[in-house]
Amino acid sequence: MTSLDLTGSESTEANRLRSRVAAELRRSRERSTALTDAVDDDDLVRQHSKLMSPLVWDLAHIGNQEELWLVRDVGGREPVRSDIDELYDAFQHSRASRPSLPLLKPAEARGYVSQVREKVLDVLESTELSGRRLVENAFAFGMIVQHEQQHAETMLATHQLRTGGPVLHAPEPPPAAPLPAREVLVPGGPFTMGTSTEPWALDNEGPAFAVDLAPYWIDAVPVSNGDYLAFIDAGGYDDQRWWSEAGWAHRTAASLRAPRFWERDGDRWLRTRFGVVEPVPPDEPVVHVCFHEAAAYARWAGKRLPTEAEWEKAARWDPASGRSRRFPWGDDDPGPLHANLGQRHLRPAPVGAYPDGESPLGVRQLMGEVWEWCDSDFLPYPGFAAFPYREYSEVFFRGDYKMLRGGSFGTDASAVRGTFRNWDHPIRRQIFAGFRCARDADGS
Ligand code: AVJ
Ligand code: FE
Repeated sequence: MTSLDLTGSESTEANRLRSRVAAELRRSRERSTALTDAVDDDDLVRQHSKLMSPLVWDLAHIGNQEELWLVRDVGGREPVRSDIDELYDAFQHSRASRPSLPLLKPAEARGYVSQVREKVLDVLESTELSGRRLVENAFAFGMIVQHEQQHAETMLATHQLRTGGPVLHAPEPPPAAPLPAREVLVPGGPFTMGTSTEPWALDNEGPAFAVDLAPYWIDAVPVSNGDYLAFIDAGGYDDQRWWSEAGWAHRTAASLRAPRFWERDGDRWLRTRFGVVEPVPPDEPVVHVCFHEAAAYARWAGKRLPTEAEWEKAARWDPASGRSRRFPWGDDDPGPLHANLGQRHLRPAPVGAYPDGESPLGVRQLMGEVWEWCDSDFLPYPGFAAFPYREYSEVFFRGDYKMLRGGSFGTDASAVRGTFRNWDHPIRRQIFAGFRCARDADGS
């Protein structure tokens, strides 16, 4: 072996990484394009909800983040458009105020993101993917892929909020498979939470550390619409006993009486899903409930929400080896038999689906389907260090945020892991969030 061969094999590996990055960039852009091409220009610039940006803002913001990190920082190139940074800085303007900004028009936004992407593909070819931490393992590229996919999920939530007929289409998810048990016992003891090795993990996912938990039971599947209906029918929304103080105050102020997008029709419930009005399917995980509704249901059921650590141990801990896996099924990236991810379907699959995706202990549908509310605040792990920018995670610590884990049917596989941490205000319902319950193993 000469040193020339060694150089050759190193560059082969770098080129393999470059191809993977290029494919992921392409996949994320195909999704953003599909989500924005599905509606007309008027729809793109309109605000469908005060909670959301106009779709055209998300599109240009995706391009602007890509320009800031990959064209200017990693590539060291001249700006494509330095005059619009401020418009697309999420911290400068609230979502509610974005429609009144002098935003790029739909055609300009499309042209802008294409122009940025062209430069980025050139930067990718000419950048050595080692040396600087930002480019080690193509991290900055992975971060930008995830950023685009996160905004694609946000755009999907905007689609769910818009009125009018269906414009998105996807095949039905797979059916349920037999489920051996509704609850699973997780033995007490330590497990490794978080990661110090996952190359594209975002800053708040690390460093890895040991957490010692008491034994607990956790539901093998998310709470279904049918389960949740029993809570509604039992008067759960009108019984203050099940609600926290903040939860009851919000339930009263917001007049909550069912998940968002549900409406009563005589003696049944209908829901609107991406422009389709249909009877609520009882066997599907409940979605569009806030943290307070999830916590109230759990208390009514004689249970509680899992903590974030309990969720992650159920999802990652392998009792045979004692180590924590990347995903419930193992270390392989998510495939179509593992989990309902990536907007492959426009709804969660029935509870009990995806038996190939279950954890070693038999907990199912932890990844995909619905984000799962956990009873934990968004806080840094011990030894947290912001990277590469404070505004991804650090500025949100100690705010009024609750944790969400596992991803939804609208989350791309590249943007979620067993360690991935998502957060939102406990009153939010427009996100694709549901929950599962847990309880102490000592019976309390
Ligand atoms: C991690 C989903 C809470 O959408 O607010 C997007 C991700 N950060 N652009 C969000 C994000 C910057 C973030 N969440
Ligand atoms: Fe963003």
